[in-house]
Parts: sequence; C-alpha cells; structure tokens
Amino acid sequence: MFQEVSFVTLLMLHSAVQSLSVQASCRENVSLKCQEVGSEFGSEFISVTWYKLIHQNKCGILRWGSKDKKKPQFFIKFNRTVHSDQNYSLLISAVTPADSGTYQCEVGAMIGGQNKRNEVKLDVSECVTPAVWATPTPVPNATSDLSSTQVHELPVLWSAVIYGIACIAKIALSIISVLIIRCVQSKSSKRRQQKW
Ligand SMILES: *[C@@H]1O[C@H](CO)[C@@H](O)[C@H](O)[C@H]1NC(C)=O
Ligand SMILES: *[C@@H]1O[C@H](CO)[C@@H](O)[C@H](O)[C@H]1NC(C)=O
Ligand SMILES: *[C@@H]1O[C@H](CO)[C@@H](O)[C@H](O)[C@H]1NC(C)=O
Ligand SMILES: CC(=O)N[C@H]1CO[C@H](CO)[C@@H](O)[C@@H]1O
Repeated sequence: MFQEVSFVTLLMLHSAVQSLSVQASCRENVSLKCQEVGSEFGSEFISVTWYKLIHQNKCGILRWGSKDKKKPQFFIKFNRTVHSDQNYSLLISAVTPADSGTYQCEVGAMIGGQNKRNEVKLDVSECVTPAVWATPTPVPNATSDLSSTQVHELPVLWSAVIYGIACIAKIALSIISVLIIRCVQSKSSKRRQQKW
C-alpha cells in the first residue's frame, strides 16, 4: 500500500511543471534560468530548448542541440533578439512589458530518460518615460491651456457656421429674385406681345 502511494506521488512530481515567477522592471536585462539542467540530469541530455507561450502555442526561441551544446541555434520565427547565457539560461536584454509572458525551458533526455521542462513567468513593469520629457511644460498648465483654446475655438466654429449659412441664404435669395424678375419680365413681354 505504501509503495503504491509513493509511486503515485512520484508520478505527480514528474508530470508537474515547475513554475517560477520573475519580476523585472522596464529596460532591465533578464536572465531566465533553465532549472532542469545540471540538477538531476547532469550532461545526460541531448538538447535544451527555450519556448515562449504565445496564445497557448509554443513558439521556439533557441535550442542547444546534441551536435554543439555550446552554440545555440535561434528560431527565425521568434522576432525578438535574445542571447544565450551561461548554463543554458535565456538572456533577454532591455525588457519591455511586451516581453512579459510564460517561457518554457525543455530538456530533451537521452533515450530511456524523461524529457523535463520548467516554466518561468516573466512580468515586466510599465515603462516610465524619462523625466526629461516631463520638465519643459508642467502638465496642469498645459491642460488648462488646452481647455481655454477649446473654449475659444467653439465661438469661431459657430461664427463660421453662421457666416456660411448667411452666405448660402444670400446666394439662394439672389437666385430666387433673379428667377422672379425673369419670370415677371417674360410674362410682361408675353403680355406686350399679346397686346401688339
Ligand atoms: C544590459 O546589457 C547591455 C549589453 O547587452 C549593457 O550595455 C547594459 O548596460 C545592460 N543594462 C543593465 C541595466 O544591466
Ligand atoms: C513581432 O511580430 C509581431 C506580430 O507577430 C509584431 O506585432 C511585432 O511588432 C514584431 N516585433 C518586431 C521587433 O519585429
Ligand atoms: C553554472 O553552473 C555551474 C555548475 O552547476 C555553477 O558552478 C555556475 O556558478 C553556474 N553559472 C551561473 C552563471 O549560474
Ligand atoms: C503660467 C502659469 O499658469 N503657471 C502656473 C502653472 O501651474 C503651476 C502649478 O500648477 C502654477 O504655480 C503656475 O503659476
């Protein structure tokens, strides 16, 4: 009975993905550790691959293969420049909130062994714009200036509309009056013709 229980817990330990959370601030250089390497397997693995989970899909980043464990190969699809760090760590320099997400390190075992992976959740804090940008124009005054210009712009807009309406009215009036004059003229000329 005891043996069965320990066997079950062992299975659970093996299937569970180790998860680690890493907090980083904007523009920091972050090195994500592949915990599975070196601890249990030693050099008994054939590959180490880093992935990023994007919309539940594993997107390959880089892989150290069996041929050359010193030089990793980079996946072209992953369009963010990263570097390899010591002990199969993933080095992401100058991180931004876009780099936040779940990264997976997968260790390919030798035949007969078991592949292992661990997960690292990276959370990058919001980037604060440098103070240099904020100093030249204090914000409260800028907003009050904006609102005052909006207030000024509204009458200008209205006077333009009214002016436009007045113009159209004038044009319409003159057209109507011209038409009336012509109508009257043609009627009177017809009358004159009838008279003669
Ligand atoms: C991050 O790494 C780059 C070189 O890749 C270095 O120039 C820069 O100073 C590092 N930044 C920090 C905050 O360590
Ligand atoms: C990477 O690709 C995504 C879309 O797949 C795009 O939004 C992003 O701008 C790209 N980044 C770079 C650095 O090319
Ligand atoms: C890499 O692993 C070796 C052996 O486990 C250790 O001595 C060394 O400090 C590690 N290097 C880094 C940068 O973690
Ligand atoms: C020109 C002007 O209105 N300056 C003001 C900007 O706002 C600060 C504080 O909000 C005031 O102290 C300034 O007088």
